[in-house]
Amino acid sequence: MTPTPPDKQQALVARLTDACGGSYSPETRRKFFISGPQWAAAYEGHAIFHAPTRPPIGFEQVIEEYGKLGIGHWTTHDTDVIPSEALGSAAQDEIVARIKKSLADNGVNCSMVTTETFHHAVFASSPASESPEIRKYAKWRVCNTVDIGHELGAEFAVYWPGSLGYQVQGAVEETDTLRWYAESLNAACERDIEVAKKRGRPTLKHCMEAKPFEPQAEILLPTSDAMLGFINSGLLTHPEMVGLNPEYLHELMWGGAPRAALARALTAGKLWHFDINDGYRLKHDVDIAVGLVNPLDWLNVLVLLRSHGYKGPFNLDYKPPRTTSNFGVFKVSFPTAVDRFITLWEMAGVVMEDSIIREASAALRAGAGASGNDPKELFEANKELMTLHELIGHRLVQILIGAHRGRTYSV
Ligand code: GLT
Ligand code: MN
Ligand code: MN
Repeated sequence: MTPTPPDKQQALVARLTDACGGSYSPETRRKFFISGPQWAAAYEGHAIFHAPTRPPIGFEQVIEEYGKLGIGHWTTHDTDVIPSEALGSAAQDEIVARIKKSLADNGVNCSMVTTETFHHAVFASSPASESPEIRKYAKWRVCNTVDIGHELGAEFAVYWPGSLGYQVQGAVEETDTLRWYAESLNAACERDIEVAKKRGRPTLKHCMEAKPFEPQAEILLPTSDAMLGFINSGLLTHPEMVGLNPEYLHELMWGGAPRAALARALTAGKLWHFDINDGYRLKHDVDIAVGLVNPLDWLNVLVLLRSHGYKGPFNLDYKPPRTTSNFGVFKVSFPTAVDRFITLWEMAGVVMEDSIIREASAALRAGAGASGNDPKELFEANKELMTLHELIGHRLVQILIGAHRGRTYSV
């Protein structure tokens, strides 16, 4: 192939993307409760060892592009859009008014707000620092986000506790830290009750998000399960207002099975919000777009969620790769992520209707009709039925790769 000069590269990317075909219309995409984070689209490709590869973009552009793509919901941290120094000031009101206009102009709604209590130096020792004035500031920040959320019409607030943990052992007293962290959630819930009442709106759903490491070596609430324990610990004044925002990759990072973590959240009635992405087990928070690493597992996750009536929010919390340009972020990265998600969602429907899987599952559940308490006899009675486990696995892969529709074999 001949070299492609810079002025021809976007056209090539666009032509090959369109040639992939099969993209859904913005109207179809809007039927799903899919949200696009401000921070995902505006991510410049930087990290500890990485310089940015993309220039900054603001909320006007992100919201406009989401609107065009059919991503109908937008999510943000307070400081993604409001500089720390401007929080709580008239400048905040002015920015929030501009956000409202952008959302209205592009037919996008703000579904979730979250407080950045991890990036700024003030949170080096977490929002539950020993220092009472830092904790007071953290409480003020989460309450301010509740105000912003109500003003923007959000339904959800998310909390990722960042540095709630330690690098150096013994410096942090875990029970105090957890109690102090609970105090900031309690402050947010109490503020929410007050503001919701004043505005005649429902209170927000406050959702905790766990990540097992990064930025700290030891994290006090490393998993969704730890957070379920925390919600029920007695430290929260309004546990009924607090649920979970599991992230697919964050469960893989500790070696867990995301589907099992989601099942535990569902059983507890706390699966309220879900950050969707992909990545590798026991590695960093690489935030790869949904379905690029573990499509079979994703198919199974969506079968679970569909069977339990969970319909979203699905928050696209991934990072377009450093190799993707700002043009590529909206031409390739977001539309392909959304469309893979919708395809997997549709495939989950196919799995649920598949006559082979249905019959096999029903047969497994009906058992062999044996009786008695002799384990050998019970095993013998069910032995041939249990082969269906592997057949179900095979059928799922067939559906994933389209082979269930039949294929031509060359020999
Ligand atoms: C941070 C984290 C994400 C969370 C964000 C919500 S912050 O980027 O890695 O997974 O969802 O605050
Ligand atoms: Mn996340
Ligand atoms: Mn992540």
